[in-house]
Amino acid sequence: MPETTTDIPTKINWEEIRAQFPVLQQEVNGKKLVYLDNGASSQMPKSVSDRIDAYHKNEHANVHRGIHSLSQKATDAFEATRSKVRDFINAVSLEEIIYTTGTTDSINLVAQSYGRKNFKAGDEILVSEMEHHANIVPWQMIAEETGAKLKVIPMNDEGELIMDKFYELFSDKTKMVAVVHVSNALGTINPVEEIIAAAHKRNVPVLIDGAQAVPHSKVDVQALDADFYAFSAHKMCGPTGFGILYGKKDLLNAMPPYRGGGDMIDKVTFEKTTWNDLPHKFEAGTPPISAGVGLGAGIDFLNQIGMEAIAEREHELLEYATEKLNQIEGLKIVGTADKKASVISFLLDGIHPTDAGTILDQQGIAVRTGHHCAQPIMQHYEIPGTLRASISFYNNEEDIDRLVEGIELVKEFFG
Ligand code: C6P
Repeated sequence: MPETTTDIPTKINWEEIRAQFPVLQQEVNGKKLVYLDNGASSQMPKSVSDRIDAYHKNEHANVHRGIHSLSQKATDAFEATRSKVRDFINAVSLEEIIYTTGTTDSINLVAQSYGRKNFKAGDEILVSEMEHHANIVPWQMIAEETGAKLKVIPMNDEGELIMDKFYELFSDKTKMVAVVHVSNALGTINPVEEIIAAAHKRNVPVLIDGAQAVPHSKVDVQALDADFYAFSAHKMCGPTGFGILYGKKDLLNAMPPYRGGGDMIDKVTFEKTTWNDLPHKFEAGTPPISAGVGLGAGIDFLNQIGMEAIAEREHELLEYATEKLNQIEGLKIVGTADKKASVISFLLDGIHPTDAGTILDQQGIAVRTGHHCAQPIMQHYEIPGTLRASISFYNNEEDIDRLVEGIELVKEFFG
């Protein structure tokens, strides 16, 4: 199997790291690209796209099926990622690492499998007001089917969960807590350790949506004691179409399969089918193999820099950007929690976010505009949406300065 090669020096030179992202070298609308939409999807370093390319050129076959050597090679490459993920999030065993197509798929798996088996009429599922739709709708769907109800932990205007309300909402009916680790629309880092500990005192399992946490900080599922933890490859320098559900082995073992088909079975007869062992019980059909291999290379890349260094650098850029944006007249940051990851949502006085985003795009500046798939957050602030700059470790101060200049131009444009 070809090794993943990256070129990261021992002492971190962030500009050299940035240079490893070919996509960032291009011009958009005649201007050097400033990519500040990392919350939607991060960019891919050359080592990751090279690894995916090498897989297609040298190792591709279906996995877990063939006796032939190429199939074994593909299986080895694909399964190597499982060990990397286990180590990356400090899970106990490979059986706890379920391959999915992303965070959304991971949460649907738990809602449909755990929820259908365990929820009944009158039961309650606690979610928060700052969830991404991926951590609301799957629970609503299973609630509708089983007669369970959603209860919502409110947030304050800074975008922080009101923990007193969280404790008040708990009752004997609470059967699941599902909370986002880092809000994609506000950047808030939630006190998930406290939430998990409180739920466990009441024997309630907790699912954490880690889509915006795993790419930006060291996540240790054992230290957190999370029961389920979901995240996506495409936000952590990997490809789209691949993700992870971490689950505690005992819980996963007790859950029925979510999808049926090849690979997830032990024995099939027309009378009865028995299931494969973990983790394959939850992985029906041919998976996105090259994407899985790509996630492995993404993890290698992140590990070579180090998650602590990444978190530190992104915090530095967040502080720089917050200070600069706060100096712009008529700009208001939405989401001012004490503990924040490198996401800045903001509004410009009298200018619709979509109009502002269009003018920024004309200057080669990519930000996201709208509700960021978190409509209840926008309902809280009674706004249609925001502009969102989501910063990664490969951004730099010059990107932030370009954003500031861009915003000044937007203001000029709209008078
Ligand atoms: N947020 C954003 O621009 P998928 O699409 O399954 O990879 O991830 C869904 C998801 C779940 N939870 C959180 C906190 C997320 O941020 C996302 C994806 C993107 O913010 C696209 S909407």
